[in-house]
Amino acid sequence: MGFLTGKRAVIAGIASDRSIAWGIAQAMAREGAEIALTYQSERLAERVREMAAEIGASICLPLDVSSDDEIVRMYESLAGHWPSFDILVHSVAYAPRDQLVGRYLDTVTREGSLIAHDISSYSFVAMAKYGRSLLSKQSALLTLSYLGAVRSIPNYNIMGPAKASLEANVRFMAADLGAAGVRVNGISAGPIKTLAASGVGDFRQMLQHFASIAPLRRNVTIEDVGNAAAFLCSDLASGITGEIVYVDGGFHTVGMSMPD
Ligand code: 0WE
Repeated sequence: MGFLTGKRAVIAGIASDRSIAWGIAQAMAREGAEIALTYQSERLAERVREMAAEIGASICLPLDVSSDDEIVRMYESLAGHWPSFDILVHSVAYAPRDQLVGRYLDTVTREGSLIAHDISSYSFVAMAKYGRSLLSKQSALLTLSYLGAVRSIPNYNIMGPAKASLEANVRFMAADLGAAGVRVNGISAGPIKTLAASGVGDFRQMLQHFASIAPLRRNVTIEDVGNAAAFLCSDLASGITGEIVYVDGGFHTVGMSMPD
């Protein structure tokens, strides 16, 4: 029997079969969870519905996290299927493309900063805010972060401060919801070639550099992240909240490395 048997999970952030959210959905389904998937736009509806079928997920709902209305409507629809749920996964980030190339002060704008923080950080808070009345007594919220939250990374630019804000939100939400039995954590994943990463200049070079430095000497996969996510959202992690867990092959622990 899987360690998520009896749990109901809502997962936001699938855009393709390379999405981290898809790795998480597969791992959670494998461990016995019932899954509901959300999709950002009609453009993605059919693809996400097919992927849902593949893991036996019967619920597929539209959700653009930039709209409070859409978040509220998503939970209203969800409540028609499930009286409560146990797991919320937020695997969503966005900054306008022009924010992610070039020197930080040359490219950052007020509008770009607002959008990056709204979609990549506040939307996690909004999903918790409007979903909390449906959360069960032993539930878990999870979001995805990146090392740029705590270290400067070339070209990551305003996404760094947005991820820093997201990680602070993990701690504030954990403090607020802990008494209700709700745990809130983040996974800081190493770089993975997803749709969101395609078009990021020199991404292949970044992956090679990462694998040469990380103690595990390889890149991480959506399976690596999915398994850690399933654990963190299960009762096996009942004592863990407000935490950022690095699923990065140890990359962030290295202070100096020598060529092999
Ligand atoms: O958080 C991310 C990427 C998030 C992201 C990606 C895009 C591409 C398409 C946010 N907004 C957009 N907007 C778009 O128009 N990662 C951790 C992956 C990533 O992105 C980078 C990285 C890494 C790693 C950008 C620059 C440098 C490194």
